[in-house]
Amino acid sequence: MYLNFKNHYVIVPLSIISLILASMLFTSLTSAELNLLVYVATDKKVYNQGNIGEMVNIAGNVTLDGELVQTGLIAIEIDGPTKILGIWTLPLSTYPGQYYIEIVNLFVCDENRQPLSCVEKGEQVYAYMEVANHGIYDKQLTFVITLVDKDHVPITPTRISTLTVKAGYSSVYNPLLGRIPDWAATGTAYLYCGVYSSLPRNGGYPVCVGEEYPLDIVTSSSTSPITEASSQNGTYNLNIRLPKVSEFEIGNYTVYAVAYSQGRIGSSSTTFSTKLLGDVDENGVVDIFDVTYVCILYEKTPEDPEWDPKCDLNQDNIIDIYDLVMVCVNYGASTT
Ligand SMILES: [Ca+2]
Ligand SMILES: [Ca+2]
Repeated sequence: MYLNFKNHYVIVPLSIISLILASMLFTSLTSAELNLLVYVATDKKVYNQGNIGEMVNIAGNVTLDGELVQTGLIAIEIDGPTKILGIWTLPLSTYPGQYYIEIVNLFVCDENRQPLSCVEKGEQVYAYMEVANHGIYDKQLTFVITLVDKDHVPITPTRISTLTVKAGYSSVYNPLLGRIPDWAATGTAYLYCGVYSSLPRNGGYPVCVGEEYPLDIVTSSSTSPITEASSQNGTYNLNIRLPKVSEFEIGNYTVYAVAYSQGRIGSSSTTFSTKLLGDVDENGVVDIFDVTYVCILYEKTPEDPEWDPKCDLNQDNIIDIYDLVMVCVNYGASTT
C-alpha cells in the first residue's frame, strides 16, 4: 500500500497540501507497523557444565519507540543442542496486562490427579494444567510445563502440547512429568507453566500470565522462584542453572525472547555455549589423565615452551592449585 502511494507520489506533481497529507499518512503507517524492540543477553558466553551446572542469567528489556514498555509479557525459550531446556513467561511490569486466556488451575499430581505438595525422589509425578478461554473465538494454543528444582535446574523434560481451547470453555493438559531424579536438589521445586501462540522459537508470544506451583522435594526449605518481578517496567530477569553434563548435553544453546505488549509483538535471540571444564584432553570425561596433565604443567606460565592454555582453566596465565581444584570439582563428570 505504501509503495503504491510512493509511485503515485513520483508520477503526479504534488501541491503543498498533498505533501502534508503524505507525511501524515507516512507517520501513521510507520507507527502502526512499529514493533517492540527486544533486548536479550546472557551474563556469559561460555558456561561450565560439569558435576554442577553453572547458573545462566538471562536479562534484557523491551522498548517501543525508544521507551521501556509499561506493561506486557515476555516468553523466554532456552534450547540446548537437541532438546528444549525450558520455556518461561516473565512479566514486564507489576501490571502485565489483561488477557482473554487464563491459567485457572495448576498443580503437580499423581496418576489419579490428586494434587501433591510433597514428593520423594524417584516418585513418578504428573502435571495438571487447566486453561480457560474467556474470549469469543476458539484458540489453538501451545501449553508448556517446566519443573525446576530449588537450585534452578530443570529436572524433568519440558512438556509441550498444542491444544484447542474453545471460546467460553477450558482445556486440560495432564502430562506425565516423569520421575523426580535422584540428583534433584531437596527443597522447594517449582512447576512453571505458560501458554503461547506457538513455540517462542517460531515467534510464539505469551497469551497469558505464567503460573507457578511450589512442590517440596523430600524436605521443605524455603527458596525463591526463578522468575523475579521486574525491578523496572519493561525489564525482565531469569536465572536458570544448567543441568549437570550427564543429564543434558553440552554444546551450543539458543535463547529466544518474544515479547507481547499492548497488542504488539517483538522478538530477539542470543546464543551461548557450554563446555566440560577440566576435560583438558577433550575426550569427554574428567579423569586421572586430566589431573595428571595439569600436574605435569604445574607452575608453568606462557613463557614456558611446554605451556598449554587448556590447563590454565581460570585463565590467569599460570597453571597452579586453582586450576587443579577446578579439574577436581568436575572429576568423574562425563558427557556420555
Ligand atoms: Ca579428559
Ligand atoms: Ca590458572
